[in-house]
Amino acid sequence: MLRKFTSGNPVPTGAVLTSPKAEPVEAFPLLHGTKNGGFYFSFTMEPNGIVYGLGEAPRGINKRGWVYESYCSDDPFHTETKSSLYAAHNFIILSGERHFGVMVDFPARVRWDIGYTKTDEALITLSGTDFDLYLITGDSPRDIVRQFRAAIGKSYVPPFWAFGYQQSRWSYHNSAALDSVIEGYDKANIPLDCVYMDIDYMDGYKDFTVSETAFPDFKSYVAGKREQGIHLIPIIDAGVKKEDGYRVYEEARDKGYFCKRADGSDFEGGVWPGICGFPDFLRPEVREWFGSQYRYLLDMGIDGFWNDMNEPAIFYSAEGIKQALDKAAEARGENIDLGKFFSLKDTFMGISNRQEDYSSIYHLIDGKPVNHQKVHNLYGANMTKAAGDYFAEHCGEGEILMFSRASYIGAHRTAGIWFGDNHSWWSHILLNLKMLPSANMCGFLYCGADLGGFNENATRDLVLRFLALGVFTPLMRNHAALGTRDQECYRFERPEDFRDIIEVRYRLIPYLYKLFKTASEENDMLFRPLSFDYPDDPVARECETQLMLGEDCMIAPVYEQNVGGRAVYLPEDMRFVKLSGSRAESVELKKGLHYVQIALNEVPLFIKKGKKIPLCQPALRTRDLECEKVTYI
Ligand code: MIG
Repeated sequence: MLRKFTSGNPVPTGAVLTSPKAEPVEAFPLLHGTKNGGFYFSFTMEPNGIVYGLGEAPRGINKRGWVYESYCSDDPFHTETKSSLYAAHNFIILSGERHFGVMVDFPARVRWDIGYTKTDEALITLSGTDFDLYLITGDSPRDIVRQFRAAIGKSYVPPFWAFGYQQSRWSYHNSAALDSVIEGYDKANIPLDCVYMDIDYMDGYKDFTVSETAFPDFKSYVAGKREQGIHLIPIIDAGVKKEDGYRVYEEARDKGYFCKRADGSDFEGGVWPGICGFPDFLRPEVREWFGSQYRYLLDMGIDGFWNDMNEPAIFYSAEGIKQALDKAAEARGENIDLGKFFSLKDTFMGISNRQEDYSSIYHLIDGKPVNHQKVHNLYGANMTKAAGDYFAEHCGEGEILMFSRASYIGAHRTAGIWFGDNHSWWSHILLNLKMLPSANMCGFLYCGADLGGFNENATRDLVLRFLALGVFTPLMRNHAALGTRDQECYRFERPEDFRDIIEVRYRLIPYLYKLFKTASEENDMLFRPLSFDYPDDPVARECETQLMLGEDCMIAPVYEQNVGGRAVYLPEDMRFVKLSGSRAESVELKKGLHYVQIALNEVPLFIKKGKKIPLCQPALRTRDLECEKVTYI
């Protein structure tokens, strides 16, 4: 059962589509109250109770024992001590003797103290009093997820080819660089469907432009790639470069479409292009206008995009720089003691994504100025909605690949997400795994992390192990940051090992695609924690390194270096299948704990006893897959 409770005058977020008539917040059954201009509610967690949810967030599948914050943040260090990442997915489930889910539909900052201050208490604090709360009760966490997902609407389904393998890097600067990546893959016979265009394809980092020097005849270039079966996926950034003569900027400025300062002037912040205006995506007319800008690239033959920097990320503002410089000027000639030194240092370090900048931004909602902090978590979601709504109206269903960095629940209907700037760290394989079921709970089915890791240098074995998890994630994209070691598969020794892994993905695509569609249609999850399926099994309940996939499978990737396998817990009798290229070896294992050997070119998969799954023949492109011709393993 789903109940809705309203307090004050909530900003419409578009997250929930169907709900019963709202009750006053006083009727909300959990302990609650107001404090310091905000609202809080709390509940006691039984010793064995698990708290799931929060989508894209740091730490475990079980969120107990930490404090999280919903505040979309551009933070490229996903360490376990962080509280926020790029998204705000305000949905949790408590599962113990009783089960209930709570969605906090409130787009400003929310703090989730889940047993951090008091081990057995969850205390959720909203930084305001205008919000909707949804309370969902059900027989099991999965039942609660289904009810919640029914209320928030069907998940986005990308084009079929978006299940192919994708290669990205910041940046393949021009057509020659992109060609050499495609050639590298083709020569090594490694399947590939998409290649990414990061910010350098643009003319001066200006959205909806393509550099003429890098791509002299972009339209025919795109067409040529499409003939080869390759999709090019350009990035779109939230900030629009301030430049006279740049049509997109001038249009937005003249129509008054940028976010404002308190005095009504356009807010300006520095990102890649230098000083930018930030379209006020919260306004329907601005979304319509911004969405229509994608036309320029659609007309070039482009059919996929990734929206970046939409938390929004702000590297600097004139105000922030002035504040720091003033402080430095004041300090000149002074005897700088420790306190002054750190204060100076912090001021400079704090120029990017500075709270005062966010606080100085205003949106127009129903014609009235609203401070950005009140709606911060809706910005990226609405950038993506702008694009998604445009595609829904002007392109065929499921024709356009679209995913975003920042998101709020609701954005799952028009796009996928990627998990942002992770690291080439072994621990990030597990972080990737743990976010999958959490994101699924919140409606985000098409998602994935930067395989191989974005920041820092990757090693061959890390990329292979990362990919072996990525074989199962709907978005299977290898991406790396500027200045890091090349991590395209064909660059490493024995590229055939990489082929073995990626071929497994292509062999599984008919199956994975079907699972995906079913999950979307039935408001279900693609990945589930083991505890969802085996709530009475104490080992399964605590498992943080394996996931259920669909009804019949379990995945358990290797996530450490220099090991030839891993310990795996089987909650029931299963077949352990090692997939590698066209090989498949399978052995029956009993319920319980096992150590299984897994070579670097093998993908481990566990299939329930008596179940079989289809495999097709691999192909270099998804378009060449013969999905009907399958064998069962
Ligand atoms: O400040 O466009 O998360 O995937 O490669 C970095 C450059 C901006 C952040 C994205 C990343 C992308 C990078 N972008």
